[in-house]
Amino acid sequence: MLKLHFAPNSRAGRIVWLLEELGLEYDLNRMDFHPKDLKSEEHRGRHPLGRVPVLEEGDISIFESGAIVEYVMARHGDGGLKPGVHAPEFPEYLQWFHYCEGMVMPPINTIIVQTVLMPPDRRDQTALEQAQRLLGKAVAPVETALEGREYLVGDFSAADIMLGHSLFMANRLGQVSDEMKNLKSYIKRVESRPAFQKAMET
Ligand SMILES: N[C@@H](CCC(=O)N[C@@H](CS)C(=O)NCC(=O)O)C(=O)O
Repeated sequence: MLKLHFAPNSRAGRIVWLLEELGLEYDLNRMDFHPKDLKSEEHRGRHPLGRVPVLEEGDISIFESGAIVEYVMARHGDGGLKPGVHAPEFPEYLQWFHYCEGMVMPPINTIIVQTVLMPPDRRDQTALEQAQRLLGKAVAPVETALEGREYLVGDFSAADIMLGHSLFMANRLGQVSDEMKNLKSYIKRVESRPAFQKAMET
């Protein structure tokens, strides 16, 4: 049985979303998004940095949301949520899948640190504004790519679970402007998926 170590309002939501899209059964260890749970000796035994998500299956334990998504699809996905390796969409699928953690999440991390996690007296306005500018630049090519498309590579895929989740976060942080009409309607489309809603309610 798959076991997901989870905390609300985190990247672990991507894995619930994926598991629900695939209709897989899983156990959930729902922790608080708080050092008492995430930095406990028990959880550091699963993730050296005390972060989520972590997925276990039998003797296997794996962290990094993108790696977990790929693992679940490869072992349990039955070829779904991903174009075949020789399909024309495959290279773009890989690109947007990895653009999430590579380009969009780094400025989001800084924005969260500088607006939520850091005590107010230690926040750095320059770092915050630089991250906001960087995030605006990082989402602009996605706005262009979504022109005339419902999802990133046409049909809904795991690239939407990765990048769609980070765009949802960017929007929630107020960093997707109303001029980005394709992104705004894409994020609404993502939010309307029952599996996404289930992940957000978990
Ligand atoms: N690149 C990692 C990032 C993992 C990560 O930073 N997770 C955050 C939640 S979104 C976390 O556990 N933060 C807790 C902390 O930093 O103490 C992934 O995609 O899994």
